[in-house]
Amino acid sequence: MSLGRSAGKTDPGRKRLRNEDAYVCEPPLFAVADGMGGAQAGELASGLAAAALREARDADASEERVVELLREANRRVYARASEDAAASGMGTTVTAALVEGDRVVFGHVGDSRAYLIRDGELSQVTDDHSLVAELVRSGRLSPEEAGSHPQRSVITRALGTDAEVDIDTFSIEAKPGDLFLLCSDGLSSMVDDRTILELAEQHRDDLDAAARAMLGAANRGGGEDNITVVLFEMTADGADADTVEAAVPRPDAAAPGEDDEADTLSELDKVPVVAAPAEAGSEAESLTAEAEQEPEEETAAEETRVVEEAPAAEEAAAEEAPVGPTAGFFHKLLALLVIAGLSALIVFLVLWGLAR
Ligand SMILES: [Mn+2]
Repeated sequence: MSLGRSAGKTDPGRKRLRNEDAYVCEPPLFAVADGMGGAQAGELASGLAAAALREARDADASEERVVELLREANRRVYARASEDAAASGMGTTVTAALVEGDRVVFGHVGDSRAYLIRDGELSQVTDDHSLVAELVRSGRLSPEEAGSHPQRSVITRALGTDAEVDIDTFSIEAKPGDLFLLCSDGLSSMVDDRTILELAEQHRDDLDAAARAMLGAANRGGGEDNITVVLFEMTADGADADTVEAAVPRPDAAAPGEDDEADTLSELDKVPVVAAPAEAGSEAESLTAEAEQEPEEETAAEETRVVEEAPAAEEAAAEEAPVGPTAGFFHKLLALLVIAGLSALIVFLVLWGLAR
């Protein structure tokens, strides 16, 4: 058995002005990185991590080697973040796969995902290092609640935010016909598993088309985040392999993402990339904020940030505790006291008038 065809694509989505995702599609190495940080630091972090991985793609596929690769990427992002004030605190997710023979070795940090599509079924093979995933794992949140949780972008582990990083690593024994998908949360938070599977099967003979269809579906679902998809298949020996790779220009380059969407989106889908100002919505505001180079003003809930793993769950639980009712109670009490005071004054004045 050997590595068959592969394809990689990225798109800024409909709401973000920049694309902070990066990917590697250089067989036998594949990776997706979703950066975070103010100004252009998110792009820098994911770009540095992807570059570090690319340099070492002739590596042998062992879990130790993949951990070493990710540690080296971590060192580079962290070093840059430490020496450059504008990049301080930046970080990135990384989900990487290295193939050798019929072994696929994974290294993973953050909430990007790897899926395996085998025998008509899709299964997520990575655990999300995110706040909501931890709450789901500990039974404090249902998977349904997690999908719409306001803090679903909060990740508990990232590459580059600390000198050391805790990396998940594991291997999968591949079978002919296996299709692997690496993606950023811009796909998994916009498109459900069933649809991802349908698109993969519908375009099984053309991975480039499958990747394009997935970007299209994420954009139709709202395109709230940058979307990145990398696909690779395992084939019986003797099948031909070719790589289709298309880097969509970053949004500051000409015609962002147009060619990618043109043939997957219908007329109905041609919603403007920059939405009209929404009433209560903050996406439009966040776009303005980004345009003014003040990314810290972007909606906190939507922007990916990283928190410490253990206190994170406590923090979320604390933030869920209602604070509103207490404040409301004091307002009502104050109003009652004022009314009581005025009533007493009126009674007193009436009695005083009668007494005269
Ligand atoms: Mn993302």
